[in-house]
Amino acid sequence: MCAHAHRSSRWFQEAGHNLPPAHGPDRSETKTSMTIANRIAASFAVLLAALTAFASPTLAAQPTPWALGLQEAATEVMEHIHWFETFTLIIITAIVIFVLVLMVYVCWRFSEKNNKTPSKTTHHAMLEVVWTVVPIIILVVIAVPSFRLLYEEAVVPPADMTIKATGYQWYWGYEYPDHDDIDFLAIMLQDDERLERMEATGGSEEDFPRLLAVDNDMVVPVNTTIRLLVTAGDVLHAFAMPAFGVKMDAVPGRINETWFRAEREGVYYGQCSELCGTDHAFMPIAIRVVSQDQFDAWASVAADDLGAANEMLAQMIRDGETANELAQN
Ligand SMILES: [Cu+2]
Repeated sequence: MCAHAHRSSRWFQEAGHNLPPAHGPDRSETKTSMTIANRIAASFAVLLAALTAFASPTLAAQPTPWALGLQEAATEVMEHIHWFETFTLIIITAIVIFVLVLMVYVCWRFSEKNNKTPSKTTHHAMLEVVWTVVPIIILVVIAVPSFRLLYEEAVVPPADMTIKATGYQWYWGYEYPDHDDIDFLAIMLQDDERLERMEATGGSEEDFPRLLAVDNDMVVPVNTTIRLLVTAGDVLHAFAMPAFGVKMDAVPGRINETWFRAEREGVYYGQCSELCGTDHAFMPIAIRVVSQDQFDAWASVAADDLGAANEMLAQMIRDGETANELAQN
């Protein structure tokens, strides 16, 4: 695991090289008058930039060293989860500050020194109504968007296609019943395999992240509603894709249903989220979101020759990126 820690810190540093200047182009002029507040703000900007520097198009979302908060959303559901997280964070922060201030005030105001003759009051009807009703109102205010979000996650809208994901000790299997029964396994790449692929494709470490990259990505078209059936072949697993707001138990002998509609192309990484044995940490989930044309081309070949389909897809993505770069220049 030492090797991993070392590599992680290298990623972090490499990402740091791409940081935008924290203060914009006129950094040198303002340097002398930089106040402490500016310095603190600058530190936060650098930290924030370091944390978000991984969000390049080829690397849409994945766990990163030192990350805080939730991954960037790639679906509407995840955007709503982000909103709900911020919303509840504001409420809980206000409550914590209120209680803290109240406690400090009470400790000071009603100490023996400041309050020599304590009041004998034991009931105060108005106060008791308020401290019962206000928490009820707060809970209702939280419950309404919470249930709306749960409903949005749980009820699968009319789907454009179906994919079945099966958890095994310790890899995932994917089936595409609507597309000639494409059926393959996705197994985590070992370090030597990652090196081989980097050499073969001219890709970087970012293209094959350690403990996340797999041999065969799940491929889905962008802006397509996908019904995901989740089950397991041996023990309990869980299919989790943070950027999509998806987490579903994979239970042997039972099929669970969830859905997602990815709105941005790229590769997204998740992990098994139910402790399932020795290699629980080594059965990542990689979903490659591509354009409809790219998906159609991949799907037409994948049932017969998955390797060829994946190579063709990788080439199409590289060609697309080159075309984009040319268009920008
Ligand atoms: Cu598992």
